[in-house]
Amino acid sequence: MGAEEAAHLAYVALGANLAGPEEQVRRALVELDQLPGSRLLRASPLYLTKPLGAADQPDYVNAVVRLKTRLSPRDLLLALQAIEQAHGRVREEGRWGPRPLDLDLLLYDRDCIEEPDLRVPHSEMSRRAFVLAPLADIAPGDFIIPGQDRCLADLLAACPRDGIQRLASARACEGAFSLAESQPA
Ligand code: ROI
Repeated sequence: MGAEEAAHLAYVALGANLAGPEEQVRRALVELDQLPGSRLLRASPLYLTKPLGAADQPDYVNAVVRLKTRLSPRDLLLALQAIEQAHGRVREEGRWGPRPLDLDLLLYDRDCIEEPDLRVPHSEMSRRAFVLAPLADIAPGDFIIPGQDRCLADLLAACPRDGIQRLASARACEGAFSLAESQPA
């Protein structure tokens, strides 16, 4: 990591439902850890989730990670998009369609960013169990998402959780590389 820029904490959601989704997510974890000026601090277990949106698409594999990064939000977004493209993502797939890999910037420190193509906190995250459940695995239950009046545990309790389950092999991703944080959040 370069010394000149301060380090920031970012949370990124991963989702995949094409072309070997579990492998797509595991590879992306390594690639996130290798981003310039960045280190993967924690990775949630992997979840198998029913699709939100068009029902005639495969189930998703979802996870959330905490990343230490010296990249700006904009540079991090561009880096996430480059990883998606390297996984064969075509943006024209449509907003609710299947994809080999989706990387969403959920949170960046406690910043609130409102730009047409960059919204932090991610605008849908507080209503999606497939984001909140893995986030709750790696963030404290009393964690407050900026702009929300309820803590993470309460948001998750209010979300329907049917259709999401932890993968039996969920923890195996941590064998792929050493996470910088091994203690619970
Ligand atoms: N549904 C699930 N279960 N998981 C996702 O990551 C996901 N991503 C999407 C849409 C199409 C909204 N549905 C999803 O972009």
